[in-house]
Amino acid sequence: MSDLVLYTNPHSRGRTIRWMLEETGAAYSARVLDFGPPMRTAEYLALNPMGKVPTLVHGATVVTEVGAICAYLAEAFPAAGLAPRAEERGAYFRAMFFAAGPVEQAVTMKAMGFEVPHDKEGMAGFGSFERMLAGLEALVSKTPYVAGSRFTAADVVVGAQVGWGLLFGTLPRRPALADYWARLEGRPARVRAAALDDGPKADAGKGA
Ligand SMILES: N[C@@H](CCC(=O)N[C@@H](CS)C(=O)NCC(=O)O)C(=O)O
Repeated sequence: MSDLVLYTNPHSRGRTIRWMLEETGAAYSARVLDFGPPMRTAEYLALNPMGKVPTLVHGATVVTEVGAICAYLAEAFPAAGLAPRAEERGAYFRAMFFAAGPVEQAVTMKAMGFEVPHDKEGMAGFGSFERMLAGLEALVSKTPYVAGSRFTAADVVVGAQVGWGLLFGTLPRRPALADYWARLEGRPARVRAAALDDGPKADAGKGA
């Protein structure tokens, strides 16, 4: 039995972690939690005090937050080559934190119908949706992958947001975003992860 457990829901950001797990090739098991009370039990709140998914448990280590889990897994399974090399670290961390902060916040705010008043943009970390979008387009088009010429865990985090945004229309279909997603969409690990989450066996892991 694997000591790597993903708490998730197939209709959640847990999909990003499933993709990341499939990229590592590690054995894991998945525990699907329904939204609502199952995420509010004392047992689960001890793992994730926010009562949200995803949560990753790796032996005695508990990690929450999509970006943190992907960064953790990249380091925990170095043979997969998903952690940054020395020269990629700056771009890698920049992309990870940009995705977890400004992109996430701007997309959520827009989807909920909130708009930052122009004179308050300086106070919002993402500035405005348009300013975040300019940053995101630059991030995904300067190099083939966000940390450089090869795929890393930062592409799982940024890519999942771009793919999700294009699918649900929370991001506009700008050529830079569509081209970047086209480079990632067909990755075998992503396709496998989506099939597991979309199929009847969302509880299934890999070799666990
Ligand atoms: N910042 C968190 C966001 C997690 C999150 O909002 N998860 C949603 C599903 S996508 C959730 O669990 N919602 C259930 C709830 O809040 O009760 C992360 O990156 O993991």
